[in-house]
Amino acid sequence: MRDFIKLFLVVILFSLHCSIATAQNPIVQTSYTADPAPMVYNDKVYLYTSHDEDGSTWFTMNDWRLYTTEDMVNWTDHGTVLSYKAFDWAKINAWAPQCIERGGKFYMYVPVTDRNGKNGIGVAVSNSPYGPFIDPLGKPLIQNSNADIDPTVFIDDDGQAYLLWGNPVCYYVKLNEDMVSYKGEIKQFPNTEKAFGKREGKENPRRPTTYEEGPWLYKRNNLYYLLFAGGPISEHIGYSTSKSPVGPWKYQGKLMPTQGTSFTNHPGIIDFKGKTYFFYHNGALPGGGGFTRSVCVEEAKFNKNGTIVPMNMTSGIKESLKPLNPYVKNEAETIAWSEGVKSMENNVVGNFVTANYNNSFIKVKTVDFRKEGASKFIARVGTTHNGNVSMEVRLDSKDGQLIGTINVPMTGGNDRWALRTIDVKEVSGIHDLYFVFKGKAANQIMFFDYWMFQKNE
Ligand code: FUB
Repeated sequence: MRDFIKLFLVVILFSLHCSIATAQNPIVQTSYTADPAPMVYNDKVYLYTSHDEDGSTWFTMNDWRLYTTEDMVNWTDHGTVLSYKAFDWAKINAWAPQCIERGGKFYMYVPVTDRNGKNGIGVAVSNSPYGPFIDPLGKPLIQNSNADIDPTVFIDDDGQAYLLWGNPVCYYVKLNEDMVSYKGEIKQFPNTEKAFGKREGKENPRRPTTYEEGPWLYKRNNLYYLLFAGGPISEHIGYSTSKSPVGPWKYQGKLMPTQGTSFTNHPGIIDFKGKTYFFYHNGALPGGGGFTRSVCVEEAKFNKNGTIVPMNMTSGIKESLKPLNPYVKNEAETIAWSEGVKSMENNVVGNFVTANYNNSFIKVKTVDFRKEGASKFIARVGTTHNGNVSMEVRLDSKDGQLIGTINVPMTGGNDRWALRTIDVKEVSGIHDLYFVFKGKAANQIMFFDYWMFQKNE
């Protein structure tokens, strides 16, 4: 019996190790992120998120961040692209955003609370998906009621744009072509059981249906989908469908049950390279919970009648859509998985990462060394510690083949950097690449900005 228990424990520990080693969710490990708003533009996914400050015990949220990917497994951190401070009239609460492109300009719709404590939805505009975003109005685009949170924006095939938002009911309005003004009246979707399903649990006259917040409007094969965070709390994700972007809606049930350790959830869905991806958040990172959330993604599948196959939170997308090129400059903050690493930014190098303890690491997935083979490795690094700080370059696992080690010189701060080139054991084929950080200091053992390999001569 004791042997059986031992074997059982070994199997459990091994599968836990394997699932941690292969985890891709949450897709950002270097900050707490929530309220995913993915956008596809020119063969790239731009994922805008809200941002829970470290150690939050309430919705302490000041800015919106951007992550991009071309392969759905390696995500590049672009840091903060907009703060509530860009809106002169706003005071706090940088909550769930969404960004959309029209005519080469990018429009970011965000909920914030103004200086009088009233909620409102602002819009900020940029010539680039990376920002800077500017408030062209100097006032909220929408200030209709205190339900004004969680905007979702959608442009239909005929060019008409719609803005939807709201908690505990869902409002909508048609946007003008300029995307920063609207036409007609603000309307509310009838909050009926037919549209949004019967709420379980205690009766709540303010919230008669499962609709809670976080709407996301999406179209596929001429069917419109309204995804939303459903109640009662802890939230699940539900959805409804219609032949029109403004209803009437038919409730289709739960898409994702209440799971994870966050009492909110928030949907976002996109089509990318022939597949459909569903984004949400949970509290799965170390230190995570209802106010320290993390964005995740799953591939979504559809039934023949257009309904979406319900899904669970999983350890994420396993296969890269496109191998990564190691012979160009790659940002250190392009990451498939990391542990003990935080993202930072400054005016000297932009975004970079800080390794916070001995053996913390970054994994970059599906790196393609096939064509030429690599023999040299270059990285921009720095540390405030004198001696015994290094970065190991390994293949396929944190303890995999060591191909080279960079000894990190004391540069004195993250505003001072050193470029280091080392010889590495020859590499060919496709590998996951691991950067393992070594140092005795209690925190911030080193900084890392970018890397690349050089081909064999
Ligand atoms: O992130 C703050 C709020 O929590 C969002 O606006 C809601 O959708 C919920 O996720």
